[in-house]
Amino acid sequence: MFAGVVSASRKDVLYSGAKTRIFSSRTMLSDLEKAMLTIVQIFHKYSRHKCKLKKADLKLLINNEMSQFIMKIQDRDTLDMLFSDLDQNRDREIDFQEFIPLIAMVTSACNDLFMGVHH
Ligand SMILES: [Ca+2]
Repeated sequence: MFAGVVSASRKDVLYSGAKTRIFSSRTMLSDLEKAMLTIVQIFHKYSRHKCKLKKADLKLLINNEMSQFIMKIQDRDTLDMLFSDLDQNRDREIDFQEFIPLIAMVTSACNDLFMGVHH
């Protein structure tokens, strides 16, 4: 199951009962599963029904939900640069697949700090 997990279609990676578990029994989820679900929920809170973040949505999400880890976005240039970095298909919106590298990058930076403290 795990061989080729990176190239498998996203749906195939999930356990067959995952949908039920995600929506009905959050208390049974592990801390990591809760964290992953929280990422999905936060993305959808800011992208709303369109499931894609516009530039203003991305700024709000970062400034409201990540301000303890990364600097708040104050200026237009920083937002433009970050947005253009994430918007891989250049449709001027950030879908979930384009959003995840931001989470990965910040989480990876947290890991670097953690390693500095604990090793
Ligand atoms: Ca895009």
